[in-house]
Amino acid sequence: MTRLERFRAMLTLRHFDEACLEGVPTGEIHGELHTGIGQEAIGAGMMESLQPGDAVVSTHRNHYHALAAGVPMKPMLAEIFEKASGLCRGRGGHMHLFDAEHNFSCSGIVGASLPVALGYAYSFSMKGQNNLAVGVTGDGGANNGAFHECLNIAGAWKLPLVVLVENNELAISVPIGDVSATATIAERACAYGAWGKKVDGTDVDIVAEAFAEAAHHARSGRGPAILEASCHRFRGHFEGDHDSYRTMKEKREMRERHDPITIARRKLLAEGLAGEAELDAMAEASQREMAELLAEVRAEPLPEAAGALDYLFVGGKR
Ligand SMILES: Cc1ncc(C[n+]2csc(CCOP(=O)(O)OP(=O)(O)O)c2C)c(N)n1
Repeated sequence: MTRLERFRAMLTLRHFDEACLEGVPTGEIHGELHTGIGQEAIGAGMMESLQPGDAVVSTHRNHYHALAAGVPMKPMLAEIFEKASGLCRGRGGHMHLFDAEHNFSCSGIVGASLPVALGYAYSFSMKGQNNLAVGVTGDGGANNGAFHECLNIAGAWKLPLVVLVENNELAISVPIGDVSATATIAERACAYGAWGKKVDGTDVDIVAEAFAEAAHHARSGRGPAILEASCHRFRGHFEGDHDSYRTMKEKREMRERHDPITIARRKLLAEGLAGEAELDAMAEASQREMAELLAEVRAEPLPEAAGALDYLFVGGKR
């Protein structure tokens, strides 16, 4: 991807989550909605190193990873808006996006993304496929036992697993510094014979380079990689979280200093790779396209109530 394409990808991710936000106050989206707003550089940075057949298994904060994995945007937005045309026919919603065609899945159970990613990595290895599996976790999830178990076996069996840690420094309200025995998550790599690196996850170019390195390591049969990307969650843990564990000043400064889109924009301008007008036009086009997509999705029907028992494992129609 070119530098401008990375910028455009971040705009798409931001505008996608902003479109989702519209469905909360209107009651179109039920349950908790976790956005990745502020964390766009990570989703956009991983995109270019993923190849067809690779697997991505994400968390409750999954939209950007799903889009990076190639999950088509319209059925994904339709699923989040609980429509019959959604990826899972409107039955799963935002925390249960599954796309077998793109080897994408996610889980609202913290830490549970990693064993599923490990399974993909084991399968790729057994079949001799040159694919990798990305297991995404937050910093909180990195303290779950599954992190250790998965990295241990991936290290022992040299499996093509990339553990991508989005370190936004908070597990809901718990600061990572209070609950981690190590200063970084990445340095735990030495315990598993893994590649490990912590990078600035607010700079899409840095993430793209580091993710390419991690992917190359895992794909070349040398075992797992831990890529820790530091970032900032701009909104509450979920829509509805009062977010009172951070002051208004802290939150304002975070948005002013650490917005990945602003950071990329400044770099593109400083390096003469684009002009103000071009970047503004890109942002406007992206916003317009997302508004059109949202309007289309909103016009789609909800699932029929009579079909509530369809697609169950037991007693329902397959
Ligand atoms: C096993 C388990 N324990 C607790 C929860 C409740 N929970 C949901 S998200 C979350 C915090 C996750 O923090 P982190 O992994 O850092 O991800 P982030 O939300 O910051 O992206 C918790 C404790 C859960 N979903 N699953």
